[in-house]
Order: sequence, then C-alpha cells, then structure tokens
Amino acid sequence: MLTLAIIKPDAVAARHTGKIIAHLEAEGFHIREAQMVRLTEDRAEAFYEVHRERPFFRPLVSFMTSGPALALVLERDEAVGHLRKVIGATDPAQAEVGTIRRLYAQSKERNAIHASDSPENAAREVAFFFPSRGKR
Ligand code: FUP
Repeated sequence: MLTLAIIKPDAVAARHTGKIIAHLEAEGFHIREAQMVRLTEDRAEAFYEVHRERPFFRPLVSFMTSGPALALVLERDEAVGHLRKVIGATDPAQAEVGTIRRLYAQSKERNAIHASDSPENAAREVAFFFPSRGKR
C-alpha cells in the first residue's frame, strides 16, 4: 500500500530531512518517489481545499509556500495507518514521545511533516504530486 508524506518547509529549513527519512526507513517504509517541491499559492490551496473555511487556512497556505518541501511516496503494509502513528498528533505537544512531530515539529502550525489520513486521500495526494502514478 502507498501513502504520501511531505517533509514541510520548517523541517527542510532546519535540515531535519535526512533524519526524518532515516526514521521512515527504520519504520519499514520504502521510498518509491521523492521530489523537492516549492508549492505555489494555488497548489497549496488546492492541496488543503478541505480546510478552506478553517481559520488556520491562510496561515497554513502561507507556511506551506514559504520554502521548499519534500514530497514522498512511501510503501509499506498498512502504510496509511502506520505513517499516521509514526508522525504523531498534529500538535507536537500532544504527540507521543518518539514520534516525528514530537522530535522535530516546532508547533501545531509548523509541524514538520504531512501524512495522508485515509486510503482515499492517499490516492488523491499521491496523484497530486506524482500524476504519472495515476489515481489508483
Ligand atoms: P494533520 O492531518 O495531523 O496534518 O492535521 P489536519 O488535517 O487537522 O490539519 C492540517 C494542517 O493544518 C496541520 F498539519 C497544520 C494545520 N493546522 C493548523 O495550523 N492549526 C490547527 O489548529 C489545525 C491544523
């Protein structure tokens, strides 16, 4: 099963990319695609469309367009659920010890990594960054 991760601009800027990739590989994920991306405002808005009406939408788009990020397609059994466990809660203060967000995130807004939250969203998000892989 595939899922999508994004190492976000805060973690790339802090040079945590290598440690986060090592953490993902140690958790059994295979990296199937990887691309440094600089999201435009339109692309970031489209990616987070589901959050458009939330108060944090504009700051989220601003943060996600603030610098380069690394889009990854990861493969493992139970990839979606396992990656969610490995990244931890949205707010690093709530995330379990040893999770990527607890280790590397600065705040709920600048939280180091994105992971698809359902198999349906994983298919959409993989196709969003890597259209040649198709939607399924
Ligand atoms: P998650 O799936 O854990 O990334 O969390 P959500 O889908 O709820 O939120 C997506 C992103 O919006 C988060 F990664 C960071 C941002 N966000 C905020 O900035 N403030 C909030 O209160 C909630 C989310």
